[in-house]
Order: sequence, then C-alpha cells, then structure tokens
Amino acid sequence: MKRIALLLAVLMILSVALLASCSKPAEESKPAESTAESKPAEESKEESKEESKEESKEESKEESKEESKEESSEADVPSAADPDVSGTNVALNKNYTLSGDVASGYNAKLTDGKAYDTEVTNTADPDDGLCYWWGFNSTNTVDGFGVVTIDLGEATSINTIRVHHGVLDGWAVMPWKSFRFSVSTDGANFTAVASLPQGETADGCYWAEAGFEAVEARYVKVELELSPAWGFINEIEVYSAD
Ligand SMILES: [Ca+2]
Repeated sequence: MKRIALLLAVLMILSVALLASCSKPAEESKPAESTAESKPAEESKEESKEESKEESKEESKEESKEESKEESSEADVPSAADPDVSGTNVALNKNYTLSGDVASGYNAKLTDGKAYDTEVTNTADPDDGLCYWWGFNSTNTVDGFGVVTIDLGEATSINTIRVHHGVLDGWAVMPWKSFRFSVSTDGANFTAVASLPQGETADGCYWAEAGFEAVEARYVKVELELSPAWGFINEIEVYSAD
C-alpha cells in the first residue's frame, strides 16, 4: 500500500508539473498576441490622424478660398477711369518700381484702376473704406522726392499722365510741393515731358493731370516733391494718345 501511495503521490506531482509546463506558453503568448494586435491599431490610428490632418488641411484651404472670394467681392471702390479722357489708360495693371519700401503699411497698389478718391480718411487698410493710400515719407523718398516708374511693357504713344493724391492736414498728410513727369524708351535715359506746381492744399482727394504733345514711351517716371511728414497717392494713370 505504501508503494501504491508513493506512486500516486509521484504521479500527482508529475501531472501538476505537466499542467504547469503546458500553461506557461499560453500565458507567454498573450502579450505577444496583444502586441501583434495592437500594431495595426496604432497604425490605423496614425492613418486616421493623417486622414484627419489632410481633411482639416482641405477644409482650411476651402475656408481660405471662401474668405478670399469674400474679400475680392468687397472691393467695391471708385474706378480711376475718367470719361473726359479719350485714350486708354495704358498703365492699368502694369508693373512699376518705387523709390523705397512701403512706409507704415500704406501700400496701396498704384495701377490697379482703383483711385479711392471720394473721401479722405487716413487708412492703411484696403477693407476699411474708400481711401487707401501709398504713403511716402522721409524713409522711402530720395532727395525729397517720392519716385514711381511704371513699365508700360512696350513703346506706346502717350499724351496724359494723372496722379490721384490726397491731403489730410490733421493727419500730417500734406499737399505735394510739385509734380514732375518724364518718359523713356530704354528705362535709363529719361526726357521731361511736364511738371505741375503745388495743387489744392485743403483737405480732400484730388488728381494732378499733365497733358503734353504725344510722345513714344515705354517707361513713365513720376516724381513727387514731399512736404514735411507724409504724402499720399493711390493711383497713376497714363493715357494713350490715340
Ligand atoms: Ca490704386
């Protein structure tokens, strides 16, 4: 009996040991399985992140498109076109150079066909109203002159140049002392075609216009003599002679 009892005891120990050895791999495999399962989950998270990023990019693109559409539709401003001049404004949308960088945000475009000349307000914001200016002061003038040189793109017969400008004494925006106009076919040698004395000095929006015998020009230079402080313009027109 003792032998049988001993044998049973040995068998029990062996079976427990066997059970224990069988369960180990199963337990060990658990983390491996869960790691293996988690990878695709992480990957899909990353994918979904990327997707949502792309979506948000697309959305923001769409939004900015909408915004720019709204901005352009708000540009309801006076045209610089004048029915009294028979020629075509050949400076419209043409490139130009300036005697210096923009001063304090007064960066109106000078050949965009918008003169903003129905009232004077001192604004550097094109969405802020009807008067939007290019500002010259001591920082972007040369020897006291603000200079704008327009490239008409090709030699053109012209006979009129007009500068839209403003005066707002209370804001130190003073009348120009004088206006000088010259032309060139090569961009290097300029010939004077006209000059104008100081015009209106009261607050308001004006244009200074110089008419002259028709002349061939590709480059048109406008020199504006600065009074102390500021001088404002917002459009330059050049009219063809025919
Ligand atoms: Ca303009």
